[in-house]
Amino acid sequence: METFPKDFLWGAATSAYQVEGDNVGADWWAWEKDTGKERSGRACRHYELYERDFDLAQSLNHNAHRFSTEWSRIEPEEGIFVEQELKHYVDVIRCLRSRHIEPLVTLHHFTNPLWFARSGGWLAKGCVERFLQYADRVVRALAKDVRYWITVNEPTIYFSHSYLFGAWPPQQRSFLRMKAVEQHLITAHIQAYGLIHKIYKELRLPEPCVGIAQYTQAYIPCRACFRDKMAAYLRDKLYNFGFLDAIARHSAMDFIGVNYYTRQVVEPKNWGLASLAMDVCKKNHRPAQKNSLDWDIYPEGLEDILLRLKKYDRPAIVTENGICTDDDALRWGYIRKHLKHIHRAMGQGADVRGYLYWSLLDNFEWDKGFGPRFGLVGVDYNTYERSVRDSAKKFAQVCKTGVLEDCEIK
Ligand code: IFM
Repeated sequence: METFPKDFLWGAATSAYQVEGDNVGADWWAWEKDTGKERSGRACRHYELYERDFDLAQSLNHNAHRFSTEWSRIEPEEGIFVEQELKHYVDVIRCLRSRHIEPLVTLHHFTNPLWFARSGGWLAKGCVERFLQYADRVVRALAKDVRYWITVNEPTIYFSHSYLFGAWPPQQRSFLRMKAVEQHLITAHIQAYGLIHKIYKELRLPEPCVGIAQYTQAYIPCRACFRDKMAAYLRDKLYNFGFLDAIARHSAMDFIGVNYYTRQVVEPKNWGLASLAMDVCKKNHRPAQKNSLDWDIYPEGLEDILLRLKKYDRPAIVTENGICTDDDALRWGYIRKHLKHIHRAMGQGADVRGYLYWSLLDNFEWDKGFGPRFGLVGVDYNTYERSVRDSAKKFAQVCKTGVLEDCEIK
């Protein structure tokens, strides 16, 4: 049996574009239309139904909830801010607070306003200033009721998928461009960090906690040869720790948001940069249970990551961890195994303050559409009815008691 601290944050996460619906001013909206991909459409209609969704979160004993504000709603044209949209997020936060749920607010979760993308997006001169103007408005509007801010969600996923792999808008494939975007996001985070602290001082509010949500993975060399080990080492440095190292050098993080899902079995075909950075073993040499997108389930990797984050001397919050599956028993197994490993890491000195499952609801999984089911709560996309899964009820017990009953992890 594992017991977690009394003030541990327990809950789930979402992002605006994936659940709200009708985010017509976002670059993703235009991209879905242009590419003929599955459309996000009304998504989960969470923009309208958030009160009912938060009733569910409350009934599941969540005391924390992570969500993002949608930049394209708040600033649909450069410099034009829509008060009504800011008010919407004020209401969302009030709704959470009235249910005793701590909000964690993300400012950038993959989507950009179309005008921003058209002006060159995160490659353009002036992109950081544009982001800061938006951040300034949002933070001033919401500060009173928010303690936790995440400036950017998974910067490494964003810049690699959008600028290196060519999988997401604007579908570029250039190492140099990717590095330029990375640099802009680092600067955007560092400056937003300073800005948020400055606003809280001006408004005489207690110090906020500002961080990023970092995508992390276990990189396992497939064979014991030098090339596989070298590639795994490089990926770990580049994808897991590069961004964090850069912002830590500027002391620009009060906590580390950790998003963790899976491992990658690393097997480069040759010494080329692309191969070292991307090739994985497809032969299933190291069998593992899988989610419905075929990602390996590897909970021990989270323990290892949390222990290695100790070097930053900052508390960590697991800001995402979850599984897409149609097998809800597998979901519960996934959650409890990861919780067990988090607890183990804490026993070895990792300062972990919370666990937010991805996601509260089934939602729009980007270029994979609505197929993958990550939710604690299922969504019927015809009727928008919600159905609470058994795994959600089991997780609710842990959220209530802070105790994980005995569980075998091997
Ligand atoms: O759905 C995404 C989320 O937007 C960011 N982190 C990973 C999740 C699952 O792929």
